[in-house]
Amino acid sequence: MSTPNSQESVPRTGEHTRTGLSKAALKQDFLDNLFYIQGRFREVASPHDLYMAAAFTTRDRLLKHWVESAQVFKTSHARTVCYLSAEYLLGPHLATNLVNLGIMETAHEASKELGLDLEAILEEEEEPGLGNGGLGRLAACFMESLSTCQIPAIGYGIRYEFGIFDQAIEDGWQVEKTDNWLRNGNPWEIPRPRIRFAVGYGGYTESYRDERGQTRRRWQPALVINGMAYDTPILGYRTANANLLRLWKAEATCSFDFQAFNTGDYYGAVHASIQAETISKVLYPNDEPEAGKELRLKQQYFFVSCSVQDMIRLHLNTVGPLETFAEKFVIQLNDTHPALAVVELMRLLLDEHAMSWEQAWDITHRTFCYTNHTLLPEALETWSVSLFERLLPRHLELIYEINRRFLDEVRMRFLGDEARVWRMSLIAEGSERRVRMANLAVVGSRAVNGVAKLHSKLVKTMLFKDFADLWPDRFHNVTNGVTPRRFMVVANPRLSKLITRTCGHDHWIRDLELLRELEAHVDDAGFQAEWRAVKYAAKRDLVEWMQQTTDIRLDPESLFDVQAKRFHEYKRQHLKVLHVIRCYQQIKQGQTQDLVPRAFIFGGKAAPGYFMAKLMIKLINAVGAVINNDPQVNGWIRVAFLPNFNVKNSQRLYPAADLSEQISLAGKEASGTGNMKFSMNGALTIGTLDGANVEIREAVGAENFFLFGMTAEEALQRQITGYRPWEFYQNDPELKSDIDLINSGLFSHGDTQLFRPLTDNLINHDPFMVLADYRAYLDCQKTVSDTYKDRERWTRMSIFNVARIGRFSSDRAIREYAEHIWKVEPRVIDPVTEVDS
Ligand code: 4GP
Repeated sequence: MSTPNSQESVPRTGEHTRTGLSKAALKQDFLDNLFYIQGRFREVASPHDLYMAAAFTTRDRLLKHWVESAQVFKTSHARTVCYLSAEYLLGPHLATNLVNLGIMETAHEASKELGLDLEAILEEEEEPGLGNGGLGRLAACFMESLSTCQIPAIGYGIRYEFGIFDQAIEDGWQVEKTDNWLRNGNPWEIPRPRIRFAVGYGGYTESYRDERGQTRRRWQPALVINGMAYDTPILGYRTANANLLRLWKAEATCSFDFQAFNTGDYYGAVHASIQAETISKVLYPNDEPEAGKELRLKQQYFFVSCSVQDMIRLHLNTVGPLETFAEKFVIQLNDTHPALAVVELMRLLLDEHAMSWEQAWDITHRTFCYTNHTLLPEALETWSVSLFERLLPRHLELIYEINRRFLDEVRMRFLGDEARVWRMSLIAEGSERRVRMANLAVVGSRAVNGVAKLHSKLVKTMLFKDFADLWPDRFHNVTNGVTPRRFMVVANPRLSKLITRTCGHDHWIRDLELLRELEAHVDDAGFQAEWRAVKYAAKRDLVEWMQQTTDIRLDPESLFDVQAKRFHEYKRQHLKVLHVIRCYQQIKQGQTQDLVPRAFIFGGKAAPGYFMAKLMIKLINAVGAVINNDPQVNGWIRVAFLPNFNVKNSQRLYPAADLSEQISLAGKEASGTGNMKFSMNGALTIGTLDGANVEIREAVGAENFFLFGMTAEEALQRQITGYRPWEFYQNDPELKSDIDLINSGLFSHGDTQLFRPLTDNLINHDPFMVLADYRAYLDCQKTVSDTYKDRERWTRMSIFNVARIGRFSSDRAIREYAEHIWKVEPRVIDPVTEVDS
């Protein structure tokens, strides 16, 4: 049987095929899909039917590129990046796919002619929330940029049945609701029942003699489950390259036990299936202790095992012997969650493919790279040795052997330095011995990187200093980036159109540095007025949406001061609240000379088990309830909490923000990516010298950035010399009065205890030095207000922010990874398609 070539197997683009890009083809295909897939006609279709038909119509067009890309990658043996991530916070697919296909305008027109509203259809999409926050969203941006930069890639992860919880606010508290995102079907994925791998757990290991009489080790697991692939195409912006996101769903090897059924054990008959399916059931919220989370370790092993087995299958099918595995694949570990892949590849090469240790290690070590995303010690994963022994006994043996060889190298290099050996070991000794996943990831990888310059420096000089002493060349920096397709073109069409009109082209969308051309217009009063009008329109949209969803009325004339991100003490949402309370007190005392009217807008989820973070949410809502109901201050300030901050809602927020709050304690935020998204949409940043803020400030110019607070070095020094937050509390009357006001019960119906855990912690411990930065922050906010009063100056600063933000495109980040870390080349599938003007 001959294999069809790409000309035969991929439908040609044309007016009457399912892949045509004209308005007529879109309309026809939409109606066909509504009829043949949804089984509906126009008059009786629900909004969801319309969305599904639109999604399938778009997917048909993606598939053409996707199948073509797969064929080219396969036949050309292209070097491929495998991105391993436990999280992908993808956001809605439809709008970005329409933009990337170049048919957003055409789709609008086609909808109109069919009597439909494309905006309403886009609203129908439920986003796959398969991630917690920054790390998961970065993975999603990177997948899109990999395709845009035409780099062959596969993203591997878990198809969680329940993603990140939906957040509701009840009586000011966060309430978690299950995210049943698959309830109405997922038109973007293609199930691959033939791509299934067995994954073992538990059991024992044993020695045996192979057919050549050699002694070998093998694993006899007690439980075996299957992982089945679900594929989602990820198209690049106006390229024909579409990469693959392959997510694994856990299943029982046999879903129904007839033996049990026949003996009358109805429940037992499906027990195995339930047990197996639990593994891909739910995404774990981060910021919670790992202890006892056996299921999470099972999840991690589940997805890396399926993924590595899949790579080996692909390699054997397309390239040949596994000796060249590291030439074909580079595996990027997105944090330590997939670090077990190092051990799994070793196991497969040694136990299943009979390689020698030296050869297997050489291949493994040349294949892996690892990105660190956090310095917070509590976020560095470790697993108890006893859990490992029980779940993954063969892997533990291999970890011991990797460690033995590695520590010999350390001993040889640093004679007599046993303290160093102890620190670097893959096993932490103590009352309970634990496997250090970060050390495993560093030892198993040929490249390790942080996600912003400052972070990478701290990774090298503090977190992994011992490793950097041993292997200085292993450490790199790649500053994060975000995709301008989603966060500018889709989120902020008005701004995008203004930029395109002003520059006279839309090439900036794929080459974000071209935004520099806006600088030529910065003093043009007409352009400035248009710039302000765009911002104002976005603010009005947000006001309307907030009123519908929260009943809070905001004034679009006021300064929109936004802090939206996960809730964590290091991000210091409580510092922002102290500022809100200060403004409130000033207005009550009639001291309004330093103020401008502001809307304080917060958004973000707290991990369900993170008490302090949840209390911060309650405090914001409690302060908001008092302020918003006090007519004496309402001409000046309002407070709004935007519930359920997810990708979809974030797209409403970024375009409307005037001020972006990036106020973490310096040295704690690895990079941040929200900081980039706000700035890309013309918000000015108030921030510390933390994470990528440092580089954003360098790029947009110090004069266009509101800087305050201690540096990472100063914060560290203060910690070393003894930080006494109560002195700040005692010595700064305003700070004292703000904290005391919280404790007075004003915001808690007289309950003077409710917020004590938060305020006591600030006064007595304050691990993230809120009180030390309070005064500098307030002074800086005064500068913000003064600047905002000068609308022209503010507008110029806003334009400079956008014009100079180009380097924070994820395309740039991906090119740096490709060139410096992965050593992969773009593989162009087809000439760029130009459709929309
Ligand atoms: C986040 C970091 O906190 C954030 O600074 C960074 O921008 C982002 O990763 C992407 O690199 N970390 C996480 C996490 O989301 O779960 O550790």
